[in-house]
Amino acid sequence: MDPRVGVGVFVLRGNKFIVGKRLGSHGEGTYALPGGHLEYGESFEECAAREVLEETGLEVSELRFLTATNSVFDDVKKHYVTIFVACTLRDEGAEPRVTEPDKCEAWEWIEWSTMQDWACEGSGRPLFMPLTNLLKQRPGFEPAKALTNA
Ligand code: 8DG
Ligand code: MG
Ligand code: MG
Repeated sequence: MDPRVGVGVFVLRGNKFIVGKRLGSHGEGTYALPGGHLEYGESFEECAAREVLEETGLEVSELRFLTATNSVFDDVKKHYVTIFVACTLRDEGAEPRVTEPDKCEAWEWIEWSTMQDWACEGSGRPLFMPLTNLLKQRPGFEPAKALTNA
């Protein structure tokens, strides 16, 4: 399959962001950001806002491009360039809902240091490959800092 573009979204509240366990698709059982495929004509930010709304019910603002990674899922012959976007909540007190229960088990708020712990072998919280690659391909990256510094 030709490479496709995926958008992964850091929905930030302070130092925390939203992750959930994937269900029913490649990377099942791994932890991923809300996100999905870039559709024809969309900007990265439009795609990020749409996917977050579809998957969590949350409205977001202050969307900003962060970085990109390259991920080849050799086992299923899929190849994604992932665009990572950061954003904040339009309503600070809003909580994510599992609006697509066939695709995500639950949403939770974690910090970047927690995600780094999860990336370690035997953590019991395997990460979706684009996130593993983000940690490998962009050492020193931290989503909350990327938002304030850029
Ligand atoms: P869509 O049809 O709604 O666009 O997709 P989806 O149903 O939301 O599927 P998905 O698997 O969540 O997202 C589509 C692809 O986007 C996924 O198979 C691989 C790619 N993708 C990345 N990085 C990320 C990420 O961090 N999170 C999510 N959810 N998808 C990502 O390349
Ligand atoms: Mg989606
Ligand atoms: Mg998705």
